[in-house]
Amino acid sequence: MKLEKLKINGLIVRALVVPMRRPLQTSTGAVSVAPLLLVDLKTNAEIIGRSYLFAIGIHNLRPIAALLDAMGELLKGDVVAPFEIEKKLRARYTLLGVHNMVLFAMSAIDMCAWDALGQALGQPVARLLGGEPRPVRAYNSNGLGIQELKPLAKEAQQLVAEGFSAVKLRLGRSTVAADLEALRVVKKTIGPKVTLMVDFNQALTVAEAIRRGRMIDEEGGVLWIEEPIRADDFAGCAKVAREVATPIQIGENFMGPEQMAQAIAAGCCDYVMPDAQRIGGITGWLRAAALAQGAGLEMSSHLFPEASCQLLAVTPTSHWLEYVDWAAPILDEPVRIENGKAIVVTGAGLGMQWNEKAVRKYAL
Ligand code: SMN
Ligand code: MG
Repeated sequence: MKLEKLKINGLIVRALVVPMRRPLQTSTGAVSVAPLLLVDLKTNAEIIGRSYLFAIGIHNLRPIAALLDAMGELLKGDVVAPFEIEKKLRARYTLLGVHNMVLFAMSAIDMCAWDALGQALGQPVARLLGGEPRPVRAYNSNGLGIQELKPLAKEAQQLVAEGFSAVKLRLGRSTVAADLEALRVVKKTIGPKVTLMVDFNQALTVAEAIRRGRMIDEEGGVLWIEEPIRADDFAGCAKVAREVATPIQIGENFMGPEQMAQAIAAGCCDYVMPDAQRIGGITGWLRAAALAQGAGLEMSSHLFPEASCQLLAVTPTSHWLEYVDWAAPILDEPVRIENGKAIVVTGAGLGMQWNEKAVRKYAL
């Protein structure tokens, strides 16, 4: 079919609550189930573009779904052209503010549109973007939350045994000593050959981040320190990055490429890890990848391993894929891990087919 004839007929949005195999306690909140929104973009052809959003909390499902419904109405009859859709939605939402949930909904539609184009051409999205799908190195980010040391060590062992050579530990316990203890237990369990990242989930003040950052410097063996302080405090984060030798990683909370540009200008991090649902989907990711390339910053992904493994394949400074299995129960063919790398499973588009039986089971 001629792509200029492929038009948007509307969106179908479904809310699910999917159980998590390894519930995650972070320093700033628990994630014990995965509240997901499945988004189907219907076209005037047989093709349905698919994406999903992670709503973080069940209470966020309804407002995000309402935004998606409203945007679906605005786009009825439009050509499935992601850049045009972005332009239109940004114009219509500028006065409200293109942030947070608005950006989530825009990102989902963008991913649906790219998926539909990939299906129309019979090609994976990575190839549409000028690249080749290839395995990308991944770390196991399921679990390793704030928990007792014994189960923590056991979990670390299991995560590596699942076929990974890298894992991420959540820090931000009530004392420096408790963080140090957890770090040592995990390091000892996984050994020096397994890469370790740590994530504070924004828990610390600037002074405390410098203190704990230096503790990690002394301890050694940590690839990055993620979100040590509040995500939008770029000046504070720049201070931390200057005082701490271990690379500082941020980005899961960048609200679009514009905010990422501000963070880079502030010199607040050594690595970046945008999230497909906050950066603006595939289109936003492409802009972000160019920013990271220009600044010479390694770029990793946050959540959404299905789309991210294709996106990292076309990212010049591609670093690590964050692997979580939260959507796996509702997918016919979840991302596969081989030799510590994520494999693109798709023939076309983003390659996500809903397992309708599971979808019915977990429907809200
Ligand atoms: C994280 C993100 C979203 C929910 C829970 C935990 C964490 C990560 O910051 O980077 O995985
Ligand atoms: Mg994080």
